[in-house]
Amino acid sequence: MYKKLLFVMVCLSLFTVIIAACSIKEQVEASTKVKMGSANFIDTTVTVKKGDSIALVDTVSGPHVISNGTWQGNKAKAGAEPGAPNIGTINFAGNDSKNIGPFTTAGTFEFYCTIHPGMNLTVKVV
Ligand SMILES: [Cu+2]
Repeated sequence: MYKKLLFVMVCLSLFTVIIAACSIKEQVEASTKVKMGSANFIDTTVTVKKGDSIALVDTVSGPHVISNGTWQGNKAKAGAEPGAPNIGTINFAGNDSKNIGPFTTAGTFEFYCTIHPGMNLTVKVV
């Protein structure tokens, strides 16, 4: 009798711990991933469907600061295209991952790393 009760109690507490752990996690990583190296996007162009988000994954220990815009040569051109999700400024400390999106409008949108000249990402939404 006590064994059964103990088993139920253990199951309930495990369940509680699992639920708590899930709610602590701030966001689920998007299924489309774009990897970043030390000063570059490893995939420079990615195509997603309307409504999708993208996980930017910093695969190195170095930082990135990602925003709407693009590098034209050595000149940074900030700004979001009409229909682009305005991501503000997203800081990566290294070996971390953050989502951008959702992309709700079809089109071509540019993102760049403000601290690494030439580090551009093009997102095509279809
Ligand atoms: Cu960078």
